[in-house]
Amino acid sequence: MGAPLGAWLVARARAEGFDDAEVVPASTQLDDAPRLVEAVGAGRLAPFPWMAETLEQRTDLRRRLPWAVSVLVVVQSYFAGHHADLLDAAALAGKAKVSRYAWGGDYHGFLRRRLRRLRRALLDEAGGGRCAPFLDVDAVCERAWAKAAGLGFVGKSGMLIHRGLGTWTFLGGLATDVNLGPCPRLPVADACGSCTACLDACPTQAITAPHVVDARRCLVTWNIEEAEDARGDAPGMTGHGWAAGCDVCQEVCPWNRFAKRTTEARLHPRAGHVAFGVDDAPTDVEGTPLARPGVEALPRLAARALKP
Ligand code: B12
Repeated sequence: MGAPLGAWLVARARAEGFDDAEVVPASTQLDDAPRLVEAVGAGRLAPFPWMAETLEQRTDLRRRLPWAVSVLVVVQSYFAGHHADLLDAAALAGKAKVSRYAWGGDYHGFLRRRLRRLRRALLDEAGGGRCAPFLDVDAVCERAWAKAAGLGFVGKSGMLIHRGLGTWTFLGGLATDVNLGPCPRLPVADACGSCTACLDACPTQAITAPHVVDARRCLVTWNIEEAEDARGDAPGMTGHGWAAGCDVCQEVCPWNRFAKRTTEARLHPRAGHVAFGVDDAPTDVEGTPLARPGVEALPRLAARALKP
C-alpha cells in the first residue's frame, strides 16, 4: 500500500465520478451539533418527526456506528444550467418551475451504488473491516460532516458552499472502522460576508436569520416532502411559481456564479421535468425525484404555484 489509505480512497471516490471528497476522523466533535438540537427544540423541523426521533444519532455519528474510526464525505454537483437556458420565455410562460435537483434521474440509487463500490474497494484494500454508506436518508448530519472535512462552509442559506462547485451539490459518504488518517484540509472560512441575498429573496421568508432555515416555511417541505399537506396552500405559501422544490436561495447566491455544469448524464434534465403547467404535468416520473410528491400531486402543485 503506497499512499495513505485516506488519499487513496479520495482518489478512488473521484474516479467513481464524485466531484470532490475528503476524509475526517469519526471522533471529530461537530461544533454544529448544538445547532441541530436547537432547531429541533424550537420546532423548526416539526414537519419531520423523524428528525427529533433520530436526533441523538444525528448529533453523534458514533451513537449509531460505535465502531466508526473514519468518515469519507463525498460531494456530487447536480448543476445543469438555468431554467431560461433550457426553455425560452414563451415556453416558460404559464408554467411552474421544478428545482434543479429534480430535473433528471433520482440521485439516491446511482450515488448509493457508487458508495457501495467504494465500500467494497476500501475493504479489499484494507483486508477487511466495517463500512456503512450514508446518503440523505440516513441519520447523519451531512452538511456538518462536509464542513468538518474541509469541503466547504455553511452559508447563510444553510447550504454547504463549496468554493469551486457552489451550492448545487448532493452530499453523502462512508463511515468505516478502517483508519483513513487525519483530515488533510484546513477548515474553509465562512465567506458570506455582509451578503444577505438568500434571506432577502426567499419567497416565504423561511430563512429567518443567517444560517437558520425554518422548514415549516420552506416551500420544499410542502411541495416535495409533504406534498399532500394542505398547509402548502396556506396564505403566503402559494403563487411563487415553484411546483416542486425551490431554488431561490441558491439562484441568488454569488458563489454560484461560477458553477460548472455537471458531466453526470443521469442528472441532465428530462423533457417536461424543468417546468410544467396544470395540464402538462409529467406522468413519467418513475426513477426521478418527482416520484416523491407523486404523479397525482403534480397538477395540484402546479396550480398552487401558479395561483394568482
Ligand atoms: C430535513 C432536510 C431538509 C428540510 C429542512 C432543511 C434545513 N435547512 O434544515 C427541507 C425539506 C426544507 C430541505 C430542503 C432542501 N434540501 Co434538504 N435535507 C434535509 C436533511 C434530510 C436533514 C437536514 C438537517 O439535518 N436539518 C437540520 C439543520 C439544523 O441542519 P443542517 O441544515 O444540516 O445544518 C447544519 C449545518 O448547516 C450547521 N449550521 C446550522 N446553522 C449554522 C450556523 C453557523 C454560523 C454555522 C457555521 C453552521 C450552521 O449546523 C447544522 C447542524 O449540524 C439533509 C440530509 C442529511 N442527512 O443531512 C438534506 C440536505 C441538507 N438537503 C439538501 C438539499 C439539496 C435541499 C434543497 C436544496 C432541495 C431543493 N432545492 O428543493 C433544499 C434547501 C433548503 C435550504 N436552504 O436548506 C442537501 C444539501 C446539500 C448542500 N450542498 O448543502 C442535503 C445534504 C441532502 C443531500 N444528501 O444532498 N431539506
